[in-house]
Order: sequence, then C-alpha cells, then structure tokens
Amino acid sequence: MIEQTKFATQCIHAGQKPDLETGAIMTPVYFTSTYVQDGPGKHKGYEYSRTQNPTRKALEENIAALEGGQYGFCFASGCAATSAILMCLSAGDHIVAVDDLYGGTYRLMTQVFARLGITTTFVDFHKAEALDKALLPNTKLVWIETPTNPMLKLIDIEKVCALAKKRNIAVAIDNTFATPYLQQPLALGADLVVHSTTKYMGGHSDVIGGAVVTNSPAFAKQIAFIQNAVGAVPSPMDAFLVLRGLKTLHVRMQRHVENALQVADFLAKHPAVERVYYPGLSSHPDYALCIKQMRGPGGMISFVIKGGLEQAKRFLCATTLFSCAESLGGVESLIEHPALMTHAAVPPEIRAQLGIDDGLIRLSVGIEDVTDLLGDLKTAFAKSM
Ligand code: P1T
Repeated sequence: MIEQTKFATQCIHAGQKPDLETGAIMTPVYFTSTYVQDGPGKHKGYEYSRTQNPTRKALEENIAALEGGQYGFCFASGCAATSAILMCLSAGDHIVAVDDLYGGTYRLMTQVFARLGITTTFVDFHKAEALDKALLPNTKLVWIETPTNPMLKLIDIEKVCALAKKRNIAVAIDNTFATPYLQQPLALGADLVVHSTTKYMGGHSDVIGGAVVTNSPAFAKQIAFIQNAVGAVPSPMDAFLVLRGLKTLHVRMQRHVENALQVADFLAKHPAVERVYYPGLSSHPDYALCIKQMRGPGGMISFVIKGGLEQAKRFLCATTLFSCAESLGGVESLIEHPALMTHAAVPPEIRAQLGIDDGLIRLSVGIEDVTDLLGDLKTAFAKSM
C-alpha cells in the first residue's frame, strides 16, 4: 500500500506538468484529431488522436501511478475497458469470473464474448473447491470484482492470484468500487486492474469512462494495440474531467467511508431492515478480510427491506437526498434497485441464487452532511411504511 501522503500527492500531480508554452497549471484539453508533422513520419510523439492525445496521456499516467502500475490505458467507458481485456483472449479460451458482478460485465461475457467462442464459468469464490474445479486447461483469465456489485462480498486477491499464478492464469480485478485509495490489486499479485472511471475516479457524475492498468509489458502491448485498433477511446474533454476528479479522490473516499459507516450502522439497527451488506460492519462475513485487504470498506451499501418488491419501490420513491438512479461513486448520494435496474441483465434464477432479491436496495453514499443523509432515510422509512 502506498503511503497516504504519497497517494494524495500523486492524485494531484502524477502525469501532469505545467504547459511548456504558457505555464498553464491545468493540463490543457487538446481538442485535436491530428498533429502536424515536420515531414512524413517526423512527429513529436503524437500522430492521430485515436492513438495518442496529450490530455488522455496525462490521465493514463495519473491512473497508472495511483494503481502502482507502469502502464495505463483509458477508454470511452468501463465496459469498453473490460472489453479491451476480454479481447486479449481468443476463441476457445475460458474465463472464470466471480458470480456476483456488474450486470453489464455479465452481459459482455455471456452475450458478446460467448458468441465469439470465449466461455465463462461464474463461481462463488468463497467456495475454494468450486474455484479449483472451475479452472480448466483452457482457462486464461480469472475475473474478480471486490467488493462485488451489488452483494458487497470481498474476495481475497492475494490468495486467488497465488492460485492462478501456479497455473499460469492471468487475474484481472475490477477495482471500481474500492478505488486505488482503498485497495491496490497489482501489489497483491493481480496482472490487470480495470476501472469504470465513471464512478469514484471521475467522482462528479458528469462523465463516462474506463481504464486498464498493468505492470506486464506483454499485456500493455496487447491493450495498446486493442485501444488503437478498436478505437473506444475517451474524448479529450472526458479525459480532462476524470483527471480533475482524481485530484480529490483521496479526500472524497475518506468522507464516503465515514458517511457509509454511519449509514450502515443506522440501517443495521432499523426494524424495517431485514439484512445489511457492508464489509465495514463487524457482522459482515468478510470483515476480517476487509481489515486485511482494504484501507476502508468503501461507500457502497446494500440492504434488504422488509416487505419485498412493493415496499422497496415505495422506499425508492420516498427518499429525496438519495436520488433514484443507476451508477455510483459521485459526490451525491444515489439509491437504486439492482433487480429492476443495474442487474436486470442477470437472469432472475441467477439473481435469486446470488441473493439479489426483490427487497434488495443499493445505496451509493455520497459526501453530503451525514445527518442530512440519515434524516432522509429516516423520513423515507416513515413515509413508505
Ligand atoms: O458504465 P461503465 O463506465 O461502462 O462501467 C461499467 C462498470 C464496470 N464495473 C463496475 C464494477 C461497474 O459498477 C460498472 C458500472 N456500474 C453501474 C452503472 C452501476 O450502477 O452499478
């Protein structure tokens, strides 16, 4: 884990230098599709903006530094970043993925890459023997989200990486929920880290983006090739917005955690709540792993409200500060219903197996005043019962 002060300094400075010509302290937004060359093939490192762009480069260097990686690549969305990793595979290859993961990632694996001959087995990583059994001779990639979306289970990154390494299988971690402030998978043995920068990295719900970071020169070469060949790159403005968001990542994450701890505690004691899923509660089955692996439990909480679907719907309409919307990780608090919204792409029988039941509600706890957030939830319980 990088020292806290070092991380904070990197958030603000990594990959960014004052503009050579003007001294502008902020990285300019290079709105340009192409770059004038001194003669054919005589360029300054930039030829065409699908391939390289200085604003994107500053962002890529910043995110790589925060993850403790050598190589960073940015994409037009988290799904595009996920796809870039999956495109490193070939027909006949096999993936073992955590069973509880973002619905869009599940959709990519089961409805896009499966069609191209890349199959995925979804496994509960808490069952060691199930994981061992799922690894096949053609398994090329292990895909993990931790904390998982939406059930907030944790997976022991170090343990899984050690197991995969023995069999020469690469491990990719979706670090969107944790961010590098709370967890650094490369240091724990992961080969690839993926982000939806739309979330905590951007932090202000004003941009869609994604990133991949690695220390492997071989993966870096493949991802760079795919980034350029496929072209799912962020615009310079999008790169700038994420870069600006990252300057306060460490401060925002501290407040997200502080607020979420109080909200989780409040929910755990509320009589209208059946169960709370938050790795920062000592009752959470992965609490010890949270202490070992993460600097803090993050800002995401899921809980089951008593009364099923109808009560859940009423509650989602009763909050005012918590806005009913997909996504997460912005400064403002959001509330959503995974079965009807973010995880509608996961078949109902699989949702039932995972515990994504009709009463499950997910909160992205923002950085507003926590007494206002608790007040909003209290009022919503009273109004919706
Ligand atoms: O939306 P996009 O930037 O393409 O990111 C996809 C993605 C990848 N990984 C994780 C863990 C995610 O949560 C997401 C997007 N998730 C939501 C929109 C959501 O509300 O859960």
